[in-house]
Amino acid sequence: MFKNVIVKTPGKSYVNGLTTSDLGTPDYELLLEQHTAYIEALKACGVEVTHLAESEEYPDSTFVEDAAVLTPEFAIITNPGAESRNGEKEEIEAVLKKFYSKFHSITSGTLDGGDVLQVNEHFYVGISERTNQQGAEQFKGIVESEGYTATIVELQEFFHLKTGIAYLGDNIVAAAGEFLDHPDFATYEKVEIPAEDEYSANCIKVNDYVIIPKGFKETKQKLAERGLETIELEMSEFQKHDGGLSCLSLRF
Ligand code: CIR
Repeated sequence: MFKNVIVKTPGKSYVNGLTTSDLGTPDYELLLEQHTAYIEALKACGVEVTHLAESEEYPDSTFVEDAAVLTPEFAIITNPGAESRNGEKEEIEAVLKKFYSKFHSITSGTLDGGDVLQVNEHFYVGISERTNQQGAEQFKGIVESEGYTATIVELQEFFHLKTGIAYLGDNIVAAAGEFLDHPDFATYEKVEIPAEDEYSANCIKVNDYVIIPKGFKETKQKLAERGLETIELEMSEFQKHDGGLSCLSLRF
Protein backbone atom coordinates (compact mmCIF):
# COMPACT_ATOMS: atom_id res chain seq x y z
CA MET A 1 0.00 0.00 0.00
CA PHE A 2 1.19 3.52 -0.73
CA LYS A 3 0.83 6.01 2.12
CA ASN A 4 2.36 9.10 0.54
CA VAL A 5 2.65 10.87 -2.75
CA ILE A 6 4.59 13.96 -3.80
CA VAL A 7 3.20 16.16 -6.57
CA LYS A 8 4.24 19.56 -7.88
CA THR A 9 2.10 22.25 -9.47
CA PRO A 10 3.22 23.07 -13.03
CA GLY A 11 4.46 26.64 -13.45
CA LYS A 12 3.53 28.97 -16.29
CA SER A 13 6.86 28.08 -17.90
CA TYR A 14 5.50 24.54 -18.46
CA VAL A 15 4.28 25.62 -21.89
CA ASN A 16 7.91 26.21 -22.91
CA GLY A 17 9.11 22.84 -21.61
CA LEU A 18 10.45 19.86 -23.49
CA THR A 19 8.31 17.90 -25.91
CA THR A 20 8.61 15.61 -28.90
CA SER A 21 4.87 15.64 -29.66
CA ASP A 22 3.06 17.76 -32.22
CA LEU A 23 -0.15 18.02 -30.22
CA GLY A 24 0.04 21.80 -29.85
CA THR A 25 0.71 24.28 -27.05
CA PRO A 26 -0.70 23.36 -23.64
CA ASP A 27 -3.50 25.53 -22.23
CA TYR A 28 -2.19 26.55 -18.81
CA GLU A 29 -5.59 26.94 -17.11
CA LEU A 30 -6.73 23.55 -18.33
CA LEU A 31 -3.39 22.07 -17.28
CA LEU A 32 -3.96 23.33 -13.72
CA GLU A 33 -7.49 21.88 -13.71
CA GLN A 34 -6.13 18.54 -14.83
CA HIS A 35 -3.43 18.67 -12.17
CA THR A 36 -6.01 19.43 -9.47
CA ALA A 37 -8.11 16.48 -10.63
CA TYR A 38 -5.01 14.28 -10.48
CA ILE A 39 -4.46 15.26 -6.84
CA GLU A 40 -8.11 14.58 -6.00
CA ALA A 41 -7.87 11.15 -7.61
CA LEU A 42 -4.79 10.32 -5.53
CA LYS A 43 -6.59 11.39 -2.37
CA ALA A 44 -9.47 9.10 -3.32
CA CYS A 45 -6.91 6.28 -3.38
CA GLY A 46 -6.19 6.97 0.28
CA VAL A 47 -2.76 8.59 0.15
CA GLU A 48 -1.41 11.65 1.92
CA VAL A 49 -0.43 14.27 -0.68
CA THR A 50 2.67 16.46 -0.28
CA HIS A 51 2.04 19.29 -2.71
CA LEU A 52 5.04 21.33 -3.90
CA ALA A 53 4.69 24.81 -5.33
CA GLU A 54 5.65 25.53 -8.93
CA SER A 55 9.21 26.40 -10.02
CA GLU A 56 9.31 28.65 -13.05
CA GLU A 57 13.02 27.95 -13.60
CA TYR A 58 12.22 24.26 -14.25
CA PRO A 59 9.44 24.05 -16.88
CA ASP A 60 9.19 20.24 -16.70
CA SER A 61 9.41 19.91 -12.93
CA THR A 62 5.75 18.90 -12.48
CA PHE A 63 7.01 15.51 -13.72
CA VAL A 64 8.46 14.73 -10.28
CA GLU A 65 8.80 11.01 -10.97
CA ASP A 66 11.96 11.59 -12.97
CA ALA A 67 14.02 13.01 -10.10
CA ALA A 68 13.88 10.10 -7.65
CA VAL A 69 13.13 6.39 -7.22
CA LEU A 70 11.66 5.39 -3.88
CA THR A 71 11.44 2.13 -1.95
CA PRO A 72 10.13 1.64 1.58
CA GLU A 73 13.71 1.67 2.92
CA PHE A 74 15.67 4.21 0.88
CA ALA A 75 15.51 6.91 -1.77
CA ILE A 76 17.64 7.05 -4.91
CA ILE A 77 18.13 10.57 -6.21
CA THR A 78 18.42 10.26 -9.96
CA ASN A 79 20.48 12.25 -12.45
CA PRO A 80 17.93 13.44 -15.02
CA GLY A 81 19.21 13.09 -18.56
CA ALA A 82 17.84 16.37 -19.94
CA GLU A 83 20.14 19.22 -19.02
CA SER A 84 17.26 21.64 -18.44
CA ARG A 85 15.82 19.22 -15.88
CA ASN A 86 18.91 18.07 -14.05
CA GLY A 87 18.62 20.61 -11.22
CA GLU A 88 15.13 19.35 -10.31
CA LYS A 89 16.72 16.63 -8.20
CA GLU A 90 17.89 19.18 -5.60
CA GLU A 91 14.43 20.22 -4.48
CA ILE A 92 13.19 16.64 -4.49
CA GLU A 93 16.10 15.51 -2.34
CA ALA A 94 15.38 18.28 0.18
CA VAL A 95 11.70 17.32 0.34
CA LEU A 96 12.49 13.61 0.70
CA LYS A 97 14.65 14.32 3.77
CA LYS A 98 11.35 14.65 5.67
CA PHE A 99 10.53 11.03 4.83
CA TYR A 100 13.85 9.21 4.41
CA SER A 101 17.14 8.90 6.26
CA LYS A 102 18.85 6.63 3.75
CA PHE A 103 19.81 8.06 0.35
CA HIS A 104 21.71 6.91 -2.72
CA SER A 105 22.45 9.03 -5.79
CA ILE A 106 23.11 8.39 -9.45
CA THR A 107 26.40 10.13 -10.17
CA SER A 108 28.22 8.16 -12.85
CA GLY A 109 25.69 8.41 -15.66
CA THR A 110 22.19 9.71 -16.31
CA LEU A 111 18.92 8.17 -15.20
CA ASP A 112 15.29 9.36 -15.23
CA GLY A 113 12.80 7.84 -12.80
CA GLY A 114 10.43 7.32 -15.73
CA ASP A 115 12.80 4.60 -16.92
CA VAL A 116 12.43 2.57 -13.74
CA LEU A 117 9.63 0.07 -13.18
CA GLN A 118 9.44 -1.71 -9.85
CA VAL A 119 7.80 -5.11 -9.52
CA ASN A 120 8.00 -6.18 -5.88
CA GLU A 121 11.73 -6.74 -5.16
CA HIS A 122 12.78 -6.38 -8.78
CA PHE A 123 13.52 -3.32 -10.90
CA TYR A 124 13.50 -2.94 -14.67
CA VAL A 125 15.67 -0.08 -15.89
CA GLY A 126 15.28 1.22 -19.42
CA ILE A 127 18.13 2.59 -21.50
CA SER A 128 16.57 5.53 -23.33
CA GLU A 129 17.32 9.01 -24.64
CA ARG A 130 17.49 10.04 -20.97
CA THR A 131 18.98 7.05 -19.16
CA ASN A 132 22.35 5.77 -20.28
CA GLN A 133 24.18 2.49 -19.69
CA GLN A 134 26.34 3.91 -16.89
CA GLY A 135 23.36 5.35 -15.05
CA ALA A 136 21.44 2.09 -15.40
CA GLU A 137 24.42 0.05 -14.21
CA GLN A 138 24.99 2.28 -11.21
CA PHE A 139 21.28 1.99 -10.37
CA LYS A 140 21.46 -1.81 -10.63
CA GLY A 141 24.51 -1.86 -8.33
CA ILE A 142 22.75 0.31 -5.76
CA VAL A 143 19.58 -1.77 -5.59
CA GLU A 144 21.53 -5.03 -5.54
CA SER A 145 23.55 -3.72 -2.59
CA GLU A 146 20.17 -3.26 -0.85
CA GLY A 147 18.94 -6.80 -1.55
CA TYR A 148 16.84 -6.05 -4.64
CA THR A 149 17.45 -7.31 -8.18
CA ALA A 150 17.42 -5.47 -11.51
CA THR A 151 17.24 -6.05 -15.25
CA ILE A 152 18.49 -3.49 -17.75
CA VAL A 153 16.20 -3.18 -20.77
CA GLU A 154 17.29 -1.45 -23.97
CA LEU A 155 14.36 0.60 -25.31
CA GLN A 156 13.65 0.59 -29.05
CA GLU A 157 10.91 3.18 -29.47
CA PHE A 158 9.43 4.38 -26.20
CA PHE A 159 10.40 7.69 -24.63
CA HIS A 160 10.70 6.21 -21.15
CA LEU A 161 10.29 2.59 -20.01
CA LYS A 162 7.03 3.41 -18.21
CA THR A 163 5.66 5.13 -21.31
CA GLY A 164 4.90 1.61 -22.53
CA ILE A 165 4.47 -0.60 -19.47
CA ALA A 166 2.90 -0.47 -16.00
CA TYR A 167 2.78 -3.01 -13.21
CA LEU A 168 -0.72 -3.58 -11.84
CA GLY A 169 -0.03 -6.14 -9.09
CA ASP A 170 -0.79 -9.88 -9.10
CA ASN A 171 1.77 -10.52 -11.87
CA ILE A 172 -0.21 -8.38 -14.34
CA VAL A 173 1.28 -5.67 -16.55
CA ALA A 174 -0.37 -3.24 -18.94
CA ALA A 175 1.91 -3.36 -21.98
CA ALA A 176 2.08 -1.70 -25.38
CA GLY A 177 4.30 -1.71 -28.45
CA GLU A 178 7.74 -3.20 -27.96
CA PHE A 179 6.74 -4.67 -24.57
CA LEU A 180 3.94 -6.87 -25.90
CA ASP A 181 6.41 -9.57 -26.95
CA HIS A 182 9.50 -8.52 -25.04
CA PRO A 183 11.33 -11.53 -23.55
CA ASP A 184 12.05 -9.67 -20.28
CA PHE A 185 8.31 -9.41 -19.60
CA ALA A 186 7.30 -12.84 -20.94
CA THR A 187 6.31 -14.23 -17.54
CA TYR A 188 3.68 -11.59 -16.82
CA GLU A 189 0.00 -11.75 -17.63
CA LYS A 190 -0.63 -8.90 -20.03
CA VAL A 191 -3.33 -6.35 -20.47
CA GLU A 192 -2.49 -5.75 -24.11
CA ILE A 193 -2.78 -2.15 -25.21
CA PRO A 194 -3.19 -1.68 -28.98
CA ALA A 195 -1.12 0.91 -30.84
CA GLU A 196 -3.97 3.44 -31.08
CA ASP A 197 -4.40 3.36 -27.27
CA GLU A 198 -0.69 3.35 -26.46
CA TYR A 199 -0.93 6.45 -24.24
CA SER A 200 -3.03 4.47 -21.74
CA ALA A 201 -0.17 2.03 -21.07
CA ASN A 202 1.15 4.70 -18.72
CA CYS A 203 -1.33 4.09 -15.94
CA ILE A 204 -0.78 3.79 -12.19
CA LYS A 205 -2.03 1.34 -9.62
CA VAL A 206 -2.49 3.27 -6.40
CA ASN A 207 -3.79 1.01 -3.65
CA ASP A 208 -7.25 -0.22 -4.71
CA TYR A 209 -7.52 1.71 -7.98
CA VAL A 210 -5.84 1.95 -11.35
CA ILE A 211 -5.76 5.54 -12.55
CA ILE A 212 -5.94 5.66 -16.36
CA PRO A 213 -6.15 8.49 -18.88
CA LYS A 214 -9.65 9.31 -20.09
CA GLY A 215 -10.83 8.19 -23.50
CA PHE A 216 -9.48 4.63 -23.65
CA LYS A 217 -12.60 2.48 -23.39
CA GLU A 218 -10.87 -0.74 -24.37
CA THR A 219 -8.18 -0.35 -21.71
CA LYS A 220 -10.86 0.42 -19.09
CA GLN A 221 -12.82 -2.63 -20.21
CA LYS A 222 -9.81 -4.95 -20.13
CA LEU A 223 -8.91 -3.77 -16.63
CA ALA A 224 -12.50 -4.27 -15.47
CA GLU A 225 -12.40 -7.84 -16.82
CA ARG A 226 -9.50 -8.47 -14.45
CA GLY A 227 -11.43 -7.03 -11.54
CA LEU A 228 -9.46 -3.77 -11.49
CA GLU A 229 -11.38 -0.64 -10.59
CA THR A 230 -10.36 2.43 -12.56
CA ILE A 231 -10.41 6.20 -12.12
CA GLU A 232 -10.21 8.08 -15.43
CA LEU A 233 -8.49 11.43 -15.76
CA GLU A 234 -8.30 13.91 -18.60
CA MET A 235 -4.59 14.24 -19.39
CA SER A 236 -4.52 16.14 -22.69
CA GLU A 237 -2.33 19.03 -21.53
CA PHE A 238 0.28 16.71 -20.03
CA GLN A 239 0.24 14.45 -23.07
CA LYS A 240 1.16 17.47 -25.20
CA HIS A 241 4.50 17.49 -23.38
CA ASP A 242 5.12 13.74 -23.34
CA GLY A 243 3.87 13.36 -19.78
CA GLY A 244 1.65 10.63 -18.43
CA LEU A 245 0.04 9.63 -15.16
CA SER A 246 3.11 8.04 -13.59
CA CYS A 247 5.35 11.05 -14.28
CA LEU A 248 3.24 13.39 -12.16
CA SER A 249 3.90 11.82 -8.77
CA LEU A 250 6.32 10.00 -6.53
CA ARG A 251 4.40 7.27 -4.72
CA PHE A 252 5.72 5.56 -1.60
C1 CIR B 1 10.39 15.75 -20.49
O1 CIR B 1 10.66 15.77 -21.70
O2 CIR B 1 11.23 15.48 -19.65
C2 CIR B 1 8.97 16.08 -20.08
N1 CIR B 1 8.38 16.97 -21.02
C3 CIR B 1 8.15 14.82 -19.95
C4 CIR B 1 8.63 13.90 -18.87
C5 CIR B 1 7.75 12.72 -18.69
N2 CIR B 1 8.20 11.93 -17.61
C6 CIR B 1 8.04 10.62 -17.54
O3 CIR B 1 7.58 9.98 -18.48
N3 CIR B 1 8.46 10.02 -16.44
